[in-house]
Amino acid sequence: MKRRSAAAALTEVASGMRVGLGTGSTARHLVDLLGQQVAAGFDVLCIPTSEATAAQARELGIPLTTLEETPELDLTIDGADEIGPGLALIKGAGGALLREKIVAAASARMVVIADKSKVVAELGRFPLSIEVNRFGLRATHILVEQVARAHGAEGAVKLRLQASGEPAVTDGGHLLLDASFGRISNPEALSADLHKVPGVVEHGLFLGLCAKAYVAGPDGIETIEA
Ligand code: A5P
Repeated sequence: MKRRSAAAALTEVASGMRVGLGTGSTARHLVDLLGQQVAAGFDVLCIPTSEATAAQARELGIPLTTLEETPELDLTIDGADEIGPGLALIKGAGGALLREKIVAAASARMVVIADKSKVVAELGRFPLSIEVNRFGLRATHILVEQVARAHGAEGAVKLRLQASGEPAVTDGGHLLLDASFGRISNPEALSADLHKVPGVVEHGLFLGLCAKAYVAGPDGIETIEA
């Protein structure tokens, strides 16, 4: 289903476009399918949202650029952890939320690809990833917990660890806190309050960024427009 949603969204990519490539298992299918098109002569210039996606794209021969060279993109296609009302998204399980948000914001249009399990009536069942500076981690953790509690978080705010027990580190060299809300009743207010914490670099709420979702289910592809 992930591959089918990726294939459907790929129809949005026209020859000569500058395209942001997302991160995660669904975006991996997209990059793979785009790689096949490039091998057949398709003209596209891409910006990856993570080192993992960059490595995959390079291997497939997809031409890559940077936001320094190409600061404005036509389209970004990415996965999501949750797709809520109005195409508000939770992203970041893959730890790439900062680059994903920078690339999406630099794009004229962001499109999301997912299987049907990602569509929810209300955001928050999936933990919200919050990228934080290493400096002052404990102090930032406490402030983020206070914000989470004020927004009705049902669960804990946990530092993300690797299998080795060491903290997970993002491509930007930051750390990640994962906050279990259960439900997020006011995503805009939560976003604003998280941004008031100085140690918070970015969070995984993507609000007002996504224009369309290609959602694959057992009966085919459904599109949702903002
Ligand atoms: C990466 O940081 C994330 O935002 C992913 O885009 C998101 O977690 C979706 O990943 P999957 O396609 O693997 O579910």
